[in-house]
Amino acid sequence: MQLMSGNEAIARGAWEAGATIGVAYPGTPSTETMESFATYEGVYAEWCTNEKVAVEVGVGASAAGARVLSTMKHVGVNVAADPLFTAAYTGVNGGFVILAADDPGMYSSQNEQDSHYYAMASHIPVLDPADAAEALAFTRSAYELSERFDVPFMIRSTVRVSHTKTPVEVGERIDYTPKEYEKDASKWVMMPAFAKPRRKVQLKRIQELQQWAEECPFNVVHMKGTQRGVICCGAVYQHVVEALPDASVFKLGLTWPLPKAALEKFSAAVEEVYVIEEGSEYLTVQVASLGIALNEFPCDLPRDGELSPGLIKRAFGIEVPAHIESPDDVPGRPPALCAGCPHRLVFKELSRIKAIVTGDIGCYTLGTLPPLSAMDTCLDMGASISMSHGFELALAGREHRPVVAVIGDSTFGHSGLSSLITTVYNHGAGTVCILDNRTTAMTGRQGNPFNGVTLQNRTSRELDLLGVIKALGVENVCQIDPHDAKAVREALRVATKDQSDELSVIVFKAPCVLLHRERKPYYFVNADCRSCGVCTTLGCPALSKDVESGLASIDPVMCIGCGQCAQYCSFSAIEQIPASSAKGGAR
Ligand SMILES: Cc1ncc(C[n+]2csc(CCOP(=O)(O)OP(=O)(O)O)c2C)c(N)n1
Repeated sequence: MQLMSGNEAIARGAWEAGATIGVAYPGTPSTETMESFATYEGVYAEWCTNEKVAVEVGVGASAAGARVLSTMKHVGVNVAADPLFTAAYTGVNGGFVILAADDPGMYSSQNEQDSHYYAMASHIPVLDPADAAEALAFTRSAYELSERFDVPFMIRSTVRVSHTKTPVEVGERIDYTPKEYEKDASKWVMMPAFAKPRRKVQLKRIQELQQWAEECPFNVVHMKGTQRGVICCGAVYQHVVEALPDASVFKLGLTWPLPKAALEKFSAAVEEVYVIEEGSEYLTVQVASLGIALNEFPCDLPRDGELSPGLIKRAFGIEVPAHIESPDDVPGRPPALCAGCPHRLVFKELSRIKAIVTGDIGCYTLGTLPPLSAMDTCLDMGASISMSHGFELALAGREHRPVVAVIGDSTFGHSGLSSLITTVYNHGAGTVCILDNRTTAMTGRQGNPFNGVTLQNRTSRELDLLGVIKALGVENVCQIDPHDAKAVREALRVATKDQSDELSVIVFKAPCVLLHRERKPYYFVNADCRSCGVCTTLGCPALSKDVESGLASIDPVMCIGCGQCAQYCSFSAIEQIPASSAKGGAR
């Protein structure tokens, strides 16, 4: 017995099932799954540039006979949707399992999506584990099922299952012999002549899956009485059992397709039937569409965010003892760019020139928050460059503030590159800032094509970012040290001076502070401080000002000695402590 998170258990299940290939792009809450899979003996695992590429590599490896795991967060499924829908036509050779990790409550996402809809729309069966033990068992079985039904299987988890550790019974790795690849255009070449008959294969498969759903061992009924019956899945099951101990529960492990007859039987056995689900209406609508009459909740059940036992109790008008509710007066702790973050000064300067900043997704999205307040938009990965092109198109011929796109290195590789090609190809203008902090910081410092670090530390090559941009035909390209305030200011001034007819790209290159965790002697505020407050407009968590006097101060424990703030003090009031007097070496 071991304690594992859902993510670790999915990796283990794949390994036990004999999977040898892992392909992914990081994204919370899925990331640790591939990181964990990569540590097992006898597997090859890699980060791909994006989720679409990952699924395509996965389909290739499956066609060639290997068992494959691909993992992504819910919005990653949007990116992967193109190959996903057609992979549900081609089917598989070696079993193919795709993890879609949803984030109800948006702890680390730009939206709340329910991946069930993708499973339903693409006709890919989906399994919903409720804890780590099920995550392992479902994933392990999914490989056999994928081969039996000739279709990829989806494992859908939510943040609560992905990140919660629960006891798991681990097993041995099976001795899986990869299948032979056989050329078969009618299965693998999805052009109309072959896709049409393949669609019929898919429809027949759906019927077979529907029949199998009725006997699927992952759907479990716990009868407690005949009054109240609840249909649910995944982490919500745990909340339901805690909130409604007397309810009978139909716990769905297979959430597409649904077991119609079994659900009808359950509904007939109880007086009232409810579907309880998180941040979605997928299950409610699907169960209702089977002709099952659902009861209204006596009180409201939230349709957004994560559920909790307390919220479920409330929906049934059950009093919730105060001790199980989180107090409302817990102070908020908004995230901030780290002390010493190389992104900070770029935002400080963009904010100073009042640029229209089309942003992207990464640590640097925090440049939106006060006091930097520099970012105007954030939509999806890669959108910064395409949106700035849109701004430029719409603002052409009108007086306007400079338009600047800001994107990270990993996000540029993910999808920014194709956006930049569109802008160059169409003679777009504006300025693109690529914040190359040598890593994919936001999701835990994974490798990417521009730092050349691979998931299993295999030999790789670091793509030449400046070379790639120049090769696209952008002539106005430069590289700047983002810790140098004057250089950042000047580069932005030049780039945004006359944006009407030329596209410029600035690469701000300096490693993320969390990469090497190098601390230099800290800075402190001396007696020359005039309370002007400029240094605190940088939003460094190590810097604060006294509410009454307005005097600035630096927390020596948080300060890592980057010296960004000292460059903004006109009174030389920010000084670095001499290395000799810093306690404990550099401190
Ligand atoms: C389609 C999609 N896939 C994955 C993610 C998760 N994610 C958010 S930001 C990010 C990468 C950030 O790296 P980078 O652009 O280098 O910026 P940094 O965080 O290093 O500043 C990832 C993988 C996402 N939001 N959307």
